[in-house]
Amino acid sequence: MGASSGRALIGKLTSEPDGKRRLDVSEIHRFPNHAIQIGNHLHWDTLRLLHEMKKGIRYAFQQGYEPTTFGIDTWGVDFGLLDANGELIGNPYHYRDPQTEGLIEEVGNLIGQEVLFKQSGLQFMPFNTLYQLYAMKKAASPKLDIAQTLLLTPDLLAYLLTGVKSCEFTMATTTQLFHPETQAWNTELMERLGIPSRLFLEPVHSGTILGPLAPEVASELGVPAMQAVSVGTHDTESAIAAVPAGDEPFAFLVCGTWSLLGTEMNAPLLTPETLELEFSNEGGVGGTYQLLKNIMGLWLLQECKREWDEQGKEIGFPDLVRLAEQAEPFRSLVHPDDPRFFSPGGMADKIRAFCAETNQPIPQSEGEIVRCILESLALRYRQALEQAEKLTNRTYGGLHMVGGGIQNRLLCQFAANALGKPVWAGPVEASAIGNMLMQLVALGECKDLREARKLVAESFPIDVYEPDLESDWTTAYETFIGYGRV
Ligand code: ADP
Ligand code: LRH
Repeated sequence: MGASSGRALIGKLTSEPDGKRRLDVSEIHRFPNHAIQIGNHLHWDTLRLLHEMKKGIRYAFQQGYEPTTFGIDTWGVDFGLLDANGELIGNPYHYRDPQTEGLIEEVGNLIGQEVLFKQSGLQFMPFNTLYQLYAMKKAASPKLDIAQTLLLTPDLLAYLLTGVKSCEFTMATTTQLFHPETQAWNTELMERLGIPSRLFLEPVHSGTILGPLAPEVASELGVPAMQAVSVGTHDTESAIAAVPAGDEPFAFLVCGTWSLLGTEMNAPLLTPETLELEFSNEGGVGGTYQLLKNIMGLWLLQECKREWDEQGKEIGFPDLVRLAEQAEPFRSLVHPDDPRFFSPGGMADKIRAFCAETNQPIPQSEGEIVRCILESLALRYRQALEQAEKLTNRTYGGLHMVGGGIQNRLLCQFAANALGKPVWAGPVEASAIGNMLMQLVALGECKDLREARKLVAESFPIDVYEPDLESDWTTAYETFIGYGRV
């Protein structure tokens, strides 16, 4: 389940005559995912997502597949609350809900930024679960008073299908309430912020079998009671699991609505430099920690497209990329992580305003706007990769890119050009594949993450983008870093 679309995919493990194994993946169902505005709040359409998930399961069996297990992964940080009867209270908030505005500063002043970082390992993002719960507390939300259990989105969806309440580790680490050193919920911090600690379940590790579909769900769908597996339920972590890297340290970019750029570690890096350069330590599958930076990503493009669609222009992503290709290079740049770009709406004008304020030519046409977004993202990738290299004291020979965004070949080429290093792109549906890998681990079909990654490398081709060293990305980079933010 991604922020822009949900999809149901089926995986089949096959053995070749030479004994080599392959994972075959087919798409069963795909549906758009939209934020819904109610009053001043932004929500997920959780019941619609459940409905579409049920369709996905039914279609799989109707098409003749007989899956034995399933797993759900979604974006991080968001949650639903259950009452004492186990019913969902209200509509879960969308992480772009404005209720958390100003709370990074407020909570930082209360607790201290260094303490908060040391006790969570996370970059301060306005949407972190901590700020959402603190906002509800400040608003004296009655929902918080009657809530008995908090379920993070993938755990919530799994609960609605199985009846089993759980909390999976990778999602727990996106809350800012999970302590990376004690590896336990930070109840002291919860108490200081008035967040009820009774809501939180003991995390389980990815690759745990949860239980079968609830009898009423299996009977509603007319399918056997297949088992749910608690996979790497945070989509970013599932995607990183599917990076076809070998044993050497590697750098990755999970490229979807967000761009998550970083490197795999075996422990969190809780240094002052990590805090200063605004990197996160997120719990990964198989005992890994991922040192990464959240970059605003293709959200900028998605929002422009949504606006143009609403104006009746209906230009698809491939055509938008073509228009960008024809537009003048390095005409104007934005800093993708400028906070103004976080909230939905008016994206093209926000981009124009940034360019006006920085005395650059103002992009007018769709092609100019998209070119500005893609070049700016590529330059941001270079900045983030250099920072990751500084933090880990390593250099990376290139960048593995995975996720829906790699269908944008221009962006992959721009990334290679900006980095002056090759980009290895693939697979596209990395979150779904990584999700399946942890099901294979749970079933004993793959021994560990290393073996699972080998399966990805043997099953899915990658596209290699060599940098075009003729083009002048270095001058553009110097201009770009003048636009601020680490
Ligand atoms: P999420 O999981 O966050 O919903 P995805 O990984 O599915 O996101 O990536 C969605 C992004 O992929 C879109 O914002 C779009 O920019 C890009 N994309 C999708 N299809 C194409 C395409 N055919 N050509 C170019 N880019 C595409
Ligand atoms: C990407 C992602 C990212 C989070 C954001 C909320 O889909 O999970 O890792 O920070 O969504």
